[in-house]
This record gives sequence, C-alpha cells and structure tokens, in this order.
Amino acid sequence: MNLCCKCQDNSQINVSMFGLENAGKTQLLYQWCIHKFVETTPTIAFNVETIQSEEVSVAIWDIGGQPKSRQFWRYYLQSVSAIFFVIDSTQRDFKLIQEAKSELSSLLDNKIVAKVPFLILFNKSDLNNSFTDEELLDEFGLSLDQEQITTKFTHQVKVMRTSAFSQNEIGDILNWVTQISQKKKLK
Ligand SMILES: Nc1nc2c(ncn2[C@@H]2O[C@H](COP(=O)(O)OP(=O)(O)OP(=O)(O)O)[C@@H](O)[C@H]2O)c(=O)[nH]1
Ligand SMILES: [Mg+2]
Repeated sequence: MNLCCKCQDNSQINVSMFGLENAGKTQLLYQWCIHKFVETTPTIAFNVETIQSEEVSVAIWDIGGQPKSRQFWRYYLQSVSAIFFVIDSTQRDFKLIQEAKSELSSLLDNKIVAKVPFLILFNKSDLNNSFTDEELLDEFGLSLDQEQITTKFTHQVKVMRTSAFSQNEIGDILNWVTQISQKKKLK
C-alpha cells in the first residue's frame, strides 16, 4: 500500500484523533506521516496531516488532550468518518484510567457521532509494561477482536495495539478506514 502525506484527492475523509494528554497522538501522527519518532510538546490546539492510500485520502486531526483542551473536542466532531481514541497502555494510575474511560464514553454517547465508527488504539505497545490482553478486558472491557461497542449508541469498533516506533499498523488502519468509508458510500 502506497502512503504519502499532504496528497490531495477527491475522496478525502476526515478523522479526529482524541485521547488524554501524553497518550502519544502526535507521535503516532508523525510516525504515520513522516516515518520518524520526533520530539513532541503538548498540543495546544491541533495538528492535521493527510495520508493517502490507493483508495482514499485521510485527513487526520490530532487534537490536544490536556484537561483544559478537552472542552474544544466537540468542535472536531462534525463531518468525521471515524474517531480514533488513543490510550497510553502503560498508564496504570487508577484516576487516569477512569478519566480515559470517561472521556471515551462521553464521545461514544455523543449524538453528533452516533453512527461513527471508533478505532481504539492502545499505544506504547513497544514498552514491556503495556497492558496485557487480560488488563484490556478488566480495565476497559475491551478485547482486540471486538467489533462493536454499545453505550448509548452502538458503534462499529476496532481495537488495536500501536507503537509510535513502528510503521506496522498504519496499513491495517488505512484498510479499516477504507472499508468504513466504502460502507458509508453504499448507504
Ligand atoms: N515508548 C513510546 N513512547 C511514546 C509512544 N508514543 C508517544 N510516546 C511518548 O509519549 C510522550 C507523549 O507523546 P505525545 O505524542 O506528545 O502525546 P499526545 O497524546 O499528543 O499529548 P497531548 O498533545 O498533550 O494531548 C512523548 O514523550 C512521546 O515521545 C510510543 O508508542 N512508545
Ligand atoms: Mg499532541
């Protein structure tokens, strides 16, 4: 699959990427786009990059996740074809796990994105203290083969492990995005 950044295409779709501060959203974005582990600083507003696959051009909006930035998340929910939610899979602080779960639930329950598929990324999987499959289930009620999640609405979901050191997952992510955007067109 060919990838490049900032290519223009008629079939562009928008994806918004949320998650608590320090989850690794910006690092992932730049790994996917420029294939490098760059020095990041906390994102104040957003970064946006476009990744082109053979079928679709995906604009990925990386939104700052610090508590004071989260009030602005709602502005990035309009006209999105998918939501990416990134979780630091090495973060075992009880309060931060509850916070991540609560922010994810609020998005899943938001009627603006009632029909939008979610990609849930457990990031930093290169570190050996990242959550085991059992912990994903115990802490978040999620498994890697999960295909949907029901809170107030029922969403199509994909759950993956990612690492900002690796290019391995972006192919799968783009295949999933292509598949959901084609499904949407058929409706
Ligand atoms: N080992 C490892 N470190 C990572 C990974 N992803 C991000 N980091 C590190 O985690 C820290 C936070 O990464 P960012 O990408 O800035 O986090 P963010 O989610 O964009 O944070 P905000 O912009 O504040 O919302 C940085 O020191 C990154 O280098 C990963 O997959 N593996
Ligand atoms: Mg950031």
